[in-house]
Amino acid sequence: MLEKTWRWFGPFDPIALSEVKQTGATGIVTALHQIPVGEIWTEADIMERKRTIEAAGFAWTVAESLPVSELIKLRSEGYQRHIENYKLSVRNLGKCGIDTVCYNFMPVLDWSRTDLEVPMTDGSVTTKFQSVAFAAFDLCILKRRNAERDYTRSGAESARTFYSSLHEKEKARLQRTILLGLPGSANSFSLEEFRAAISAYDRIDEAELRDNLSYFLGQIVPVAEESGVALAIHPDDPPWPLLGLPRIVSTKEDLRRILSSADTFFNGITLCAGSLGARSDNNVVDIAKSFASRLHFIHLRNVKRTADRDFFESHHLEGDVDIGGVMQVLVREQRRRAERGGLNHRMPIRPDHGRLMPADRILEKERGKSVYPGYSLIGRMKALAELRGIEIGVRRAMNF
Ligand code: DNO
Repeated sequence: MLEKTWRWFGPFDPIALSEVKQTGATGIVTALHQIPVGEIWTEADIMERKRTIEAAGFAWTVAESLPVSELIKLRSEGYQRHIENYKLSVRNLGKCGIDTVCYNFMPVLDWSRTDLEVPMTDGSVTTKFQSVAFAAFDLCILKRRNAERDYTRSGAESARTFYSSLHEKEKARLQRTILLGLPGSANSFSLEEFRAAISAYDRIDEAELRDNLSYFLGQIVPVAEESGVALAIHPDDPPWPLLGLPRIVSTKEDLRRILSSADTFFNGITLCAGSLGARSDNNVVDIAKSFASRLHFIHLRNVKRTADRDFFESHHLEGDVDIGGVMQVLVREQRRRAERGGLNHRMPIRPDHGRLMPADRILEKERGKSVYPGYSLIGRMKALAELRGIEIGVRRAMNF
């Protein structure tokens, strides 16, 4: 079976490991969030977290994320030190038996949404991305220099009309939503800081960012290989440029290019079905099939596209991505790896995001702590149960 994992944010996560126990997950995915981006994850720190996880009856199977600093993405002053630190962190993870590292190469922002609290008719709450709202933020709140260039005239006009239709409270909420550091990202920004972080990329286009990624891989992959640690790049979410910032991990072609820049098992992918699936020209099943031998970690979630570049997160088996089809590819690949021997074939999957259910609200109230958007207990438990069921069904149907 594919390894079932659960993202846990560490001792401050409002959800306890003892609760994760009932979800069917056996592996924990986490990061040392307390260590500033760019600094070293020491063996002692890794071991301490590992012991906590093991004491609760789990294995720590994936580091998500070992974040790549902005200095590295920009290759600006000080990046060499961060690269050396990254190497050490990878070595230390390897020594502690953690063999999979998830990371991303999205400038400034990690995953982005325009609304984190979309009420659905069944009483659950989901997230969505609406291009016109994002453009309204860019043009009317952030007022980014030269932002106009990134929109068509009618696109900019719609964004302004949309903005003026919002109440003050809604405007403030949109701003908070976009500036909020979602889990995975390092920061929550003020508008000023955000402008500065973006303008650091003024001279960096797609080609240059690609160069910086391949430099990074050239440095890190050999170390990963020596340490027995598989690197798994996470695709852009959403998979298109935002705020004039280049995004280079958005399509099948992008992934092919990244894999061929260092052609080894240890340079691989986190297949995030929901991120890739937000684009109608990404066929997630085909992408999974094409790169199956380099998939080291799998985020299973789904999206419903409502217009070009607009989507909301649907229930896991109800969106535009054929999760059953992806599952068939994963099951087949796991069998291939097992037969071949030698390679890691745990193939960790996790339910990436779940709805916020009314019962999750009760839990939040009781604990006086909010769960991170997308990282509810009940919502993700439902998702994982569905994914486990579909895997068993697929295996039966394939006689595996
Ligand atoms: C969102 C996550 C991402 C992911 C990073 C990986 O929920 O999937 O934040 O952890 O992009 O570096």
